[in-house]
Amino acid sequence: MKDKEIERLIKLEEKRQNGVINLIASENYVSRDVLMALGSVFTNKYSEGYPGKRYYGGNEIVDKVENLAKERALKLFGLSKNKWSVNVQPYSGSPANLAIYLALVPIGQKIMGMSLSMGGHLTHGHKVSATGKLWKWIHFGVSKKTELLDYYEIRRIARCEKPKMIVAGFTAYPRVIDFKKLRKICDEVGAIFMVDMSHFAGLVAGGAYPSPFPHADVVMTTTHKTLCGPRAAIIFSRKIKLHASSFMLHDLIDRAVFPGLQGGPHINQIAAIAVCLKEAATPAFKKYAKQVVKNAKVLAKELQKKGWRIVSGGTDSHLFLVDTWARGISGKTAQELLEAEKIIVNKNTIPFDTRSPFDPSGIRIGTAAVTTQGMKEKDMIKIAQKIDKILKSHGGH
Ligand code: DSN
Repeated sequence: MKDKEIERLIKLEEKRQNGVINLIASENYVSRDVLMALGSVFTNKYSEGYPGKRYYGGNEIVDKVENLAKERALKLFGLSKNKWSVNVQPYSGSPANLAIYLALVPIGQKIMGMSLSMGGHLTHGHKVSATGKLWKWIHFGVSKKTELLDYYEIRRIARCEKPKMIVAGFTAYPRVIDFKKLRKICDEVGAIFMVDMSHFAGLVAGGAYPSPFPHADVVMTTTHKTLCGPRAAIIFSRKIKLHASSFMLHDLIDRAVFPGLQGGPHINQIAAIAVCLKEAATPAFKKYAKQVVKNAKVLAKELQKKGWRIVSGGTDSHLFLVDTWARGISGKTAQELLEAEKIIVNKNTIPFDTRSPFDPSGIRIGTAAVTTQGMKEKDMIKIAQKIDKILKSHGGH
């Protein structure tokens, strides 16, 4: 590179990434091919609109890229193009969620979702997010006793509030979601069922986590977590009409993404999405997804054996929460102690946390990135020993 300052920083970051044990549940390492597509000449091109309907000339190759990404997205999740549509233009998960709400729920009306403090996401209606300011959110959480989703309570709230949409999905809920039960609740109250599978999309693709597609109307996913692709998002929607209106869900979503919310799509990003979707369709990726979950289960179990309380008692996915405060170490302190020893995690609230989100009671641990590096169960046992030693030697009793 001619820009030596940035070149130096890229090399330093590469070295940092290679020199740590990365247990951030939402991160991963992409292939050279994904990086090449991201750094390709597609970054030079403007292509507002959709394939065949662009506002600029010179898009004949761009159209092929976007169509290929769409085809691969439907194929990866076994969806027929007669029943499902897909939009690959969202810049990332937050604008994708915003576009879905803008498309399908009139501003000011009710949406139900999991609260951030219980494991949801900022864009599931947190008050500091635009989503929380524009719609009236009814939040649900987990049962205090089991720390699992309480479907009886969700149904009770839904019947009472009659939301226009129910959003399922998490950033810090370790267990499987019963999509069938939530679908039933949506049908009972006339709500659209949307799933934000950003965290577990790669596991669904690899057959290591239940698929939301048989039950949901709309499914959003980012592509950079367990799916192992570029920072971006895609939205799947059923080709059905919105309630009694004559509008099709997918048309409303396409219009909300562009021109409603975004300008020109990032075609280099879409090319990289296409690459990761092809990689995720291989038998090697299936093996990977299963290993991610196996690793998370082993790591959680080993920490549990050493006396650390794991929220809900374990995990069915790529992530879990450790209640470090139960042994006198706050989440922030635990994160810092581990980082000093090159183990990267993030502090996280645990359900019914009594501490502040800036220094909560727990940490979140995920195994997608270390599994991409080839780690297996035996490595998880070693990591658990290391975490235990670091935290105990700094006062964890
Ligand atoms: N920030 C991501 C996570 O860590 O889960 C979600 O957007």
